[in-house]
Amino acid sequence: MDDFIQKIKARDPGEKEFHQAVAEVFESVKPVLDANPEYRRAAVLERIVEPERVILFRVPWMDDEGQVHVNRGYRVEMNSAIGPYKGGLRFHPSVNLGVMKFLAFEQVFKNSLTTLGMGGAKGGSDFNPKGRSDNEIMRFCQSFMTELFRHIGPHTDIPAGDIGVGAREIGYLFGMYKKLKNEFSGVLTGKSTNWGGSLVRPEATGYGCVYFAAEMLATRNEKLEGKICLVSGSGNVAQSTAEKLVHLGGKVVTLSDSSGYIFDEMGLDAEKLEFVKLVKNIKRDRIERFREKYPGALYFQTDHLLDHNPLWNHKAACCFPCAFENEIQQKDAQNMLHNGVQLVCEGANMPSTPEAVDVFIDSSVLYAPSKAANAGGVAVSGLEMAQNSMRLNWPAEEVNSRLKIIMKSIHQACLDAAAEYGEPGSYVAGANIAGFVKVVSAMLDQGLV
Ligand code: NDP
Ligand code: 2IT
Repeated sequence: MDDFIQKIKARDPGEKEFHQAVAEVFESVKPVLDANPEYRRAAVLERIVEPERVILFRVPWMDDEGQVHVNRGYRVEMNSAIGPYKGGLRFHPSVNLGVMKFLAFEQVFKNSLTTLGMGGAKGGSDFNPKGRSDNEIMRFCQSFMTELFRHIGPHTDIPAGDIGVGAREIGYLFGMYKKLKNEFSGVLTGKSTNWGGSLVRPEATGYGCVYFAAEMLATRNEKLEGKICLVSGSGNVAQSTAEKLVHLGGKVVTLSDSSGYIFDEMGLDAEKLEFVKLVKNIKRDRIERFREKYPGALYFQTDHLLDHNPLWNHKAACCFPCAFENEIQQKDAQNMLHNGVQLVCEGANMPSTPEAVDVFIDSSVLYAPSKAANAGGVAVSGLEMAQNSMRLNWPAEEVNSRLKIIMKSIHQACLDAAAEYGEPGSYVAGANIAGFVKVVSAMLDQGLV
């Protein structure tokens, strides 16, 4: 297995996030390969790390001053063994092929866990939306779609949002797709609810993450009620994670953005969260603004060069990283244990470094990796596709109760797979194995394609 990882590194040096994601999955699935020797003969590992297709394209656009800019657009269609390609689009300056491949790879196993039939993909651009006007965002999205449209479709590849892509961007992308194809179809998810979006899709990732956390705590006869919670991020996933935690009686004391974090000892409530939504979603401003309205809170600027983030060093029972990959370093994980943290549940994709994951695995902390814990978002995207196919919309209660059932079944699938392959209680092993087995058996059923 180590040789195999070395080969991947040598073949595509520089794709460090992709190597990290592959190493984590392959470490877990060793016992599956040992139990199924035919998998090696069929080269399933070699096949599963190679994207079925990578689309890379130029995205030219004009800013409000008439200046032309050129960004790079990506869609990595990783695996379609169990359904059409499905996964978000990320607009962030850090986007490159390695980041896209890591996210697409993770998406394959995550989507497999949802119980729905969706393959895995990811796309996006190194475009930085910060400080751009609505018109600039619209022109960028339109230019992006003038190439992407020929590769996607409601039965082929169904993108959605991710960092930097929310309801506004999905609207502009959909508008251009519809014009180019002369077709109103469920080609994107995360649409607004008055033209085909599912209720609860915007909240689904965060709500699902909290439902997963509640399931984990229940295995120890514990509840979220009364527990102090640290949440990072202040975007889509962080907001809905915090909201559901507050609903269930948790005390959320932190939120962050790429500049810094707030600490509110009194805990957030519905009114404070409404203010966060205003600052981040409408004004598109900094989380620092929180302190102007709530001077009792503290604000700390983030130093990205530190080997730890002080946000994770506050006393708490539960941690919900909901911002960015590798945001929890080894020292953060050690600080959490030192402070008596009981649970870490990942809303963001791969937010813990491998060294931090090792700290969690060697401890008694309940640790849920992102591909299980944040699968609620893409699961409700799958429910949006189902509703679009039927040309009807379910009420919020229906979607929410299906989301709960899905998160419960992912939790159970993780525990079952972990126990079956000799790692009882490991959500990391369980998520990787359960996700992997379903995809690989579908690949083998479909022959060498
Ligand atoms: P948003 O764009 O809505 O929010 C991203 C948040 O992360 C913002 O608060 C942003 O701050 C912060 N952030 C960005 N870069 C950094 C950084 N380098 N350090 C610290 N904070 C940072 O994105 P989402 O909430 O949708 O995504 C958050 C995470 O959840 C990502 O890992 C994403 O892949 C994952 N995810 C998203 C799903 C979805 O449905 N949207 C589904 C499953 C996972 P700022 O405002 O300063 O940029
Ligand atoms: O990482 C993710 O699961 C997402 N960004 C959501 C993908 C989707 O298709 O809803």
